[in-house]
Amino acid sequence: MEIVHVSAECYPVAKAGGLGDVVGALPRFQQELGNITKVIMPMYRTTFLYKHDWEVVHKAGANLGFSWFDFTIIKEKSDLLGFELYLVDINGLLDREKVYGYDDDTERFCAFQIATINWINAWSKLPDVVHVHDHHTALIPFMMQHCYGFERLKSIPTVLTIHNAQYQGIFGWNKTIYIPQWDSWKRGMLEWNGNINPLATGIKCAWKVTTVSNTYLHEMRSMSNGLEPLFEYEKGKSMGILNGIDFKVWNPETDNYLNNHFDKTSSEAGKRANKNILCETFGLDKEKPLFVFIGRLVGEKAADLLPQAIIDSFNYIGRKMNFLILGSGENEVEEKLNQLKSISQKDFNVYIGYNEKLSHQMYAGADFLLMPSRVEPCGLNQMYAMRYGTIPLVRKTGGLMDTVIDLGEENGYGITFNEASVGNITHAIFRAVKLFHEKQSFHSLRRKIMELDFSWDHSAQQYVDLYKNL
Ligand code: NHF
Repeated sequence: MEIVHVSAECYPVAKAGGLGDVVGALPRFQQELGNITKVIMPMYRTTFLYKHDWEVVHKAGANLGFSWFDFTIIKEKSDLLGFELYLVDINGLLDREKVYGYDDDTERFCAFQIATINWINAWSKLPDVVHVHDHHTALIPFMMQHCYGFERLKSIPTVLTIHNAQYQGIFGWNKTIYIPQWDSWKRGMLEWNGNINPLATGIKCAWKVTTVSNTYLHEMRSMSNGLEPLFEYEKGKSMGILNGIDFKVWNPETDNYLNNHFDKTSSEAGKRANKNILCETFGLDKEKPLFVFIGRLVGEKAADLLPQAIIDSFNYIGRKMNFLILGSGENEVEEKLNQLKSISQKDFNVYIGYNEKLSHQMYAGADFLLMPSRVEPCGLNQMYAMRYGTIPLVRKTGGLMDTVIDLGEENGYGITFNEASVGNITHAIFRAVKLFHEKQSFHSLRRKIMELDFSWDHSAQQYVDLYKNL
């Protein structure tokens, strides 16, 4: 089967979040299952671009509204990612350093989608399925169905995977000319609450819609930033498929970022050695349990609750634990966390920024991972943490609910709580500190979570089965 993924991100080419991780891994696993898998993404100006060899495979032009743009498709020569990687180069629009966050993002991603399907339309043999991800590519199913220029693509099945429904790419009807000549009877497919809403359009037009966990799909019917009735209406063609993690990248036995490798039999000594380095680097106390938070410091992740939860833990539980935070995001949260450094008694530190290497070292050296997210479509960090023997403390939402079972339940292995509140987080920390001192259960729990199978094998097959049904 020939599968085409279209995405704004793909690790290690360009990544802003979990979407990049997924599109960097899933296609490789599908290729390993015997399919021809292609990823098409914008050509940003990232270091990956300059470090690898490329060949030009297609050159053409198209209209974006009344203006004409030229585009070039280049292919990475050696398929080093384990699938065919194609970049769409559009000068003046996609040639930027960052993936998102520009005033003309609507124009950029419309042009990217137009160029992509123009190119696919020129293939002599069409693919078996076109799989798009999030709102940046969600107009493609509409274009394939209802734009006059792409009649030939009408019968190719399309799948939309929603990694995060909070972002929908909404724009006004004044920009409708950006969509190549379309059947005006189909206006309702573009419209949602008076605007053009690419994510809603994708949900309506894709043959199948998937979310990255089952629970997230259910949550979307009551809480999806305005799309609730649409998720309810389209539930018949929607399903949740849990993300996996890439065991080649996330392996404590071989991880290049680690100074001390370990497996489940050597986890006690291995984690201790990694923790020692972390504690020395960040001025923390090696003997106390180490809690880490890794991720964007934004409301979605409930990062705003962390400063008070840390203060309350110190006040009510005592100075019995360390905290180390890695991430960047809202100024106010960053400032509050920075201020907390002044009350540290060798038990708190924060690194503001993005640091892939440090994140690996933190998964390896920490005892517990905090994930109090308000919204978590799947969540990858809790799976990375468990692979590295770090026990997750998570709010019961989205994919966190599908991947972490509370210790109090049968076969449980993590700590869960219901509300994203300071009180709930502090209580979870209290439970974790207690667990840390029950040495035997703590170490056997570590070994247990390291054995859990969150690999891509199962999920990659589920997608392939889904395509086959289409
Ligand atoms: O895992 C990849 C990721 C999810 O929960 C994560 C999120 C964004 O918020 O599917 O996308």
